[in-house]
Amino acid sequence: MGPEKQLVGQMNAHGLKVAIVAARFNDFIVDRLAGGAFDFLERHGLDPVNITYVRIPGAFELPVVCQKLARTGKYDGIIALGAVIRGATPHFDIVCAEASKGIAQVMLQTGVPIGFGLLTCDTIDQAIERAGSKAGNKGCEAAGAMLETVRVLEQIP
Ligand code: INI
Repeated sequence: MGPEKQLVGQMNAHGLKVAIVAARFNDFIVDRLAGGAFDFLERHGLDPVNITYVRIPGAFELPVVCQKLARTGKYDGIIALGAVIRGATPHFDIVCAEASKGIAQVMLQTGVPIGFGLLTCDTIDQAIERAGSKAGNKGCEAAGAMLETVRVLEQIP
């Protein structure tokens, strides 16, 4: 026996307005994540004129920019992209923690789904693997998660 009712997010982006926010830090990686996100949205029916692309300095700035975009009420969903790569100091841990916590807070406070496309890697190789090679493209995955969440939320009264 199956569930009485099942809510499934249809993977069709037609008619949505989406913002992609991408950090410039480690741009050789983040540009690939953005490429994956654009490609996903377009393959799922979104006209590129309905995508707003925002570049920001680094992952630490993702929450405040996502917050402002979400509060405009103009976007059905947002995709946050960045790549934090561990260095010799604890800076990595601070940037990762604040960016991820901040993005989650914005999503809960505004109700606007945010695809979490922030790589947090120990090495550059790990980042390359997740930006369109061995381990897929996390920008593309973040776009998919955002789209599915938008479509599921639409069905919850
Ligand atoms: N920002 C990143 O997006 N990735 C990093 O790896 C990174 N590291 O390692 O320092 C990083 N730092 C910058 C930070 O996000 C802010 O832009 C900066 O501190 C200015 O506020």
